Amino acid sequence: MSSPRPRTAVVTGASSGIGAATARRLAEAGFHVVLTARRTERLEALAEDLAKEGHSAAVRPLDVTDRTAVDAFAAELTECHVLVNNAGGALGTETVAAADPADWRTMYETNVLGVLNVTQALLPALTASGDGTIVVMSSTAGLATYEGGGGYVAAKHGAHVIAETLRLELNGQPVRVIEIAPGMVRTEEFALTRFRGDAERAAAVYAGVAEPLTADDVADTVAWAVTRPSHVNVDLLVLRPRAQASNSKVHREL
Ligand code: 8X3
Repeated sequence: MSSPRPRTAVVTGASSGIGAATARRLAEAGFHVVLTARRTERLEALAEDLAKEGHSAAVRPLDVTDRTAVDAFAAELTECHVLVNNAGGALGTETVAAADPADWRTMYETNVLGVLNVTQALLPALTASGDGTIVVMSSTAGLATYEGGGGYVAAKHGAHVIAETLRLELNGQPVRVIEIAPGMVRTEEFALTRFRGDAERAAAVYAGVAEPLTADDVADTVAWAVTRPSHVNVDLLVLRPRAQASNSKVHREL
């Protein structure tokens, strides 16, 4: 008896951190994973690792802010059952009074319009699959604000609103919309990017925090939510390390 064809999961921002860990978890769950991000070499290295472990992975370099490229990517995709909108990130911790509008624009482009671009482009395939799932990787920054959060908080609120609105608009269609909102996650790049390469300031984010979440902790919840029975929609899943009670209340052992 031949085994059924694997279902396809597209993961954006799959070159590192939560995206890479999610791609791995979904591959382990039996999905054919399509790895997308701007950095091709990293995607290829991950795809190679996954293939060595007997998993099925394809590499498609993609900038989610480039609508023409996103449309071309979607046109080439033969099918899609799961889309994980993970690409995004933070730039700067300036106050609203001092922030550079260019940083806000970049964050809006990646965290909001990136989700819009890829979701719009893949929605026909997700619907045609008869059992589609859209995951929006938002953040606790999409649900509450904090000083210096500014443009990132605004952008993640935008991502949150896409998930909420899409769920209403797709009601009656065979597509679920799941929002995963992580709090403090220690990855190799998130804080470093936010602090523009300043490793000391990036490390200070996690100083004294016993166990920040890992990318794999988040990936585990994505895989769990995606593999629930089709009629079960995990609307919104907030996860934080035990040491973090809110965006601004963090227990540190210093
Ligand atoms: C990351 C969480 O607290 O840095 O999305 O905004 S936080």
